[in-house]
Amino acid sequence: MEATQNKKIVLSAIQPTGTPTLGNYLGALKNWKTMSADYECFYAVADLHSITVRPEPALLRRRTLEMYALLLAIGLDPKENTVFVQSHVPAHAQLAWILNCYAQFGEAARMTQFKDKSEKHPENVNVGLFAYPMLMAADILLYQADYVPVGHDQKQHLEITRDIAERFNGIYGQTFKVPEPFIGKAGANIKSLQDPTQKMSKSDPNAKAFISMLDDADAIVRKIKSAVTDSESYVRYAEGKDGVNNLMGIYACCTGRSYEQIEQEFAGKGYGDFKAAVAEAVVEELRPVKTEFDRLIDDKAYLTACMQEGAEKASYFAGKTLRKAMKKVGFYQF
Ligand code: ATP
Ligand code: LTN
Repeated sequence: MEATQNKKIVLSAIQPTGTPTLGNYLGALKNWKTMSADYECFYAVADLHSITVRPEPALLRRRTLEMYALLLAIGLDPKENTVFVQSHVPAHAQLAWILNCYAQFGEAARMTQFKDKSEKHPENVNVGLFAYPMLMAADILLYQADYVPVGHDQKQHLEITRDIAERFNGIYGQTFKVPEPFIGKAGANIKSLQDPTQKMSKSDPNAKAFISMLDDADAIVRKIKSAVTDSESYVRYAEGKDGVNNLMGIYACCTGRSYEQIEQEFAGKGYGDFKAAVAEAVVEELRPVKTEFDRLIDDKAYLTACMQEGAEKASYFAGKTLRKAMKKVGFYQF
């Protein structure tokens, strides 16, 4: 298990808060797979983060296993990449505590995700929700990550991570690599099918608003057919056409075509034809993932073995950075 043959390092994570959506897939997970060919990758199921909403324990356990299986189902090879569950590597919680002491109350209070979530759930504005970005910073900094593939909504958390890393390095000398976000252009911000001014979110109470990565073909076709568009009825990318722009973004991600090519392809055709083509492209994109997921989820012994191996590999790398940070801070060492 020696270091990284000069490959750049990538880390990302996803919370086990439900079946990921097409937004999660096109915005984040698809890039995880693409990057796995060229980088040394660490990918985590962020179960520590997900308890800020206090999920039912049995449900959290099941979703953690499902999310892990899904990561393998998108084609991540657990031998080539380090795929692990965050709570299996105690260094994350340990470094998060240290980083809490190098982040200011004011900067954490400015995080839009914190403000949005506390507004939506005023009955449970817990300290974990507030400290969430410092745990995320720990995830990233422990692995000395160069790049962090995420959707647009996580950009601010990457900025605070960079600020904390620079501050710590400034006080104690070079300790953490300062990471860059990797936000793929198309797909970075997939919108709700029912309200295309909002992001597509797996916790949306309206199931028609999102496509889950494990939806079957019928459900996908139905949801795209009922997606909100506009009264103009021709396919072009323009301001004020949020619904069509969103479908074009989805189609572009699934087929690799540019917006101009898509406009040409549907010149003279209506939204009916366009939606049918988008639905077919999404079905084809997700089909192999679903097939592989269905196979893997029944093989618990294999998944557990992969998790154990992932936790060991991750602990090895994370431990090195944690020890370095602890030493710099002045914790007594034997
Ligand atoms: P929730 O709906 O529970 O708030 P979420 O769907 O935003 O969660 P996360 O686990 O927070 O899911 O995000 C996982 C990854 O998916 C992150 O990198 C995030 O940036 C990305 N992502 C989430 N939603 C979208 C979206 N609509 N478009 C593109 N990327 C997204
Ligand atoms: N906060 C992220 C999930 C997440 C993450 C990370 C992403 C937790 N730790 C580290 C990138 C790097 C989210 O909610 N999307």
